[in-house]
Amino acid sequence: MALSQLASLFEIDGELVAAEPHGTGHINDTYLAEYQSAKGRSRVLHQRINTVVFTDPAGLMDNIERVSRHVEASWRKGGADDVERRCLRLVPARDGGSMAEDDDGALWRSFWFIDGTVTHAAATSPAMAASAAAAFGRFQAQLVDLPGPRLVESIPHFHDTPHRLAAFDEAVAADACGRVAGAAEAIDFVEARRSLARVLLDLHDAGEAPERVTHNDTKLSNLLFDAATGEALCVVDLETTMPGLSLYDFGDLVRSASARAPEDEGDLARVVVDPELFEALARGYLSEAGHFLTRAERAHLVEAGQLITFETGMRFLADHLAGDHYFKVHHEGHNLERARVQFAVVASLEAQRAELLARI
Ligand code: GN1
Ligand code: MG
Repeated sequence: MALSQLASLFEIDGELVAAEPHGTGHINDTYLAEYQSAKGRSRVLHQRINTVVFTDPAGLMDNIERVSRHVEASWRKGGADDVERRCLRLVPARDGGSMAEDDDGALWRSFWFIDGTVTHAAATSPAMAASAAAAFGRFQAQLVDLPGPRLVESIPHFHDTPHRLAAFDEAVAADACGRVAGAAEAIDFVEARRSLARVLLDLHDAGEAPERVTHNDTKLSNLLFDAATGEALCVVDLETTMPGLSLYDFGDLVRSASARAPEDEGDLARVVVDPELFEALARGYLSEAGHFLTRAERAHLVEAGQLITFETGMRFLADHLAGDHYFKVHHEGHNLERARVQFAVVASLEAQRAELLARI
């Protein structure tokens, strides 16, 4: 691995003095590196792009360049303070592009590191949930006027839930690792909810949920919070920002921030949707995105949570059955545990539906 080579590939001054793995992403490898030059120290995030998952890295990086520049410009236009901490800024590659290939043939991209921030695996207060949802709502609002051609679909069919369901069916039928028997309860959970898969697509087909530019991976841990103030400062992980439905993003917020438990919580009894957190998510999101959403979109916030949580659970489960090739796992059975947590969130959303609707 050629971390030491990266300073020669990107516009970075100085010598590499420290580097360590960073973050909790399931797909790419991320490192935080520190450089020392005559001018001082600088910190850079280097990410090795997973080209098995992202098969069009050039299209992907073109999206990220356009989106990150537009978001930065939008902050500047609004006269915000501290703009460098509110948006991801790419470190240019020395050849003028935004990615570089190392001697092993791996593709890398780099961002300036944002100091003084923390991430959260689960929400701990309504204030945190509201700030998070406002940040993702604002991100969508900033991209409403993104100029130029339609963004590339960096992963085709990403939130096409019927497509995910078909892939799930294939994983069950193949039973490649003999894990179907041990996952019977989780598989039955999916079977009982097949009709959920079309809920947002039906809305889209009826013209009530238009395609927009969405982030598509709005889990709580994809936000940097200011360590001093607790404010959600910066949206990160731009690689699935592409055409989508706004409610995909609200749904993933519900998935990741409406229960006070992380995605792989071991004690399912703790995986309960907290109506206070849900209400805070809706309030924060609508405060920034409410003005461009349709009436039908605003009426489907609970369904959005059910759908994306169901879909993500199904994806974890399918990967478990297939042998853990997609999501990084830290122990055997990790993807099955993640799937069970997602399904507990779905069940809790179903059980509290009336209460949650009353809160919007
Ligand atoms: C993956 O890479 P990361 O950790 O940001 C996944 C998301 C899932 C998420 C679940 C490209 O996100 O779709 O919701 O795991 N990203 C991709 O934690 O598949
Ligand atoms: Mg991601």
